[in-house]
Amino acid sequence: MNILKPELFFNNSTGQLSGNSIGEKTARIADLKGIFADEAARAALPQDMLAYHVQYYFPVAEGTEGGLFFGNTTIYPGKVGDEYFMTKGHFHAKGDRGEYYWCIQGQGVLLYMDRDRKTWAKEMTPGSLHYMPAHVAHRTVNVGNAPMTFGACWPSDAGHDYGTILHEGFSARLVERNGKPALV
Ligand code: PAN
Ligand code: ZN
Repeated sequence: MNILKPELFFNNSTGQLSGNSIGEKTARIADLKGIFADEAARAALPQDMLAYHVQYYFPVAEGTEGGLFFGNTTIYPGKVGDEYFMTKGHFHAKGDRGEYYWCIQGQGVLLYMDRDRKTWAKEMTPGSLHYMPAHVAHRTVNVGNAPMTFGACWPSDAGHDYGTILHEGFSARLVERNGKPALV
């Protein structure tokens, strides 16, 4: 019997995935209309500027019950007005599905918001591990001067509800005040 070679690699220092069937997704400034408070500042930035990049591995079809998806996200450093670059953020479409994030490089903040719009924030720093409970929206923010990368693992039937956050937002934002991140 042969011991097979792994077909998939995860680089522990950069978080990058390699191998066949890795998917890629990018979010440019043009894709983030309605996400930041200062729409005029967003519209004034180069629209092809990369805000974040996702690599993912989907071993089963999206929506399959019982599987797990794996990915990484790199948020580039930058601001729209005084608001740091961040992900769109979402609830899971199947709201009772949780998720793990872990920080690989850079300095970030994880924003959580429950269904009552109560928002709280956790520092993300290399090695920090974060559990997203069910029914809690999550968004990540790069508050440093270098790319911030984190890993993620979530159920294959979780799905993403972006509409709620796009229309209602989080009840707090991360902005730079006197050179430091502040939750307002
Ligand atoms: C992550 C996110 C990823 C990008 O894989 O999808 O960080 O953020 P947005 O999806 O909010 O643009 C995850 O939470 N999956 O469930
Ligand atoms: Zn998620």
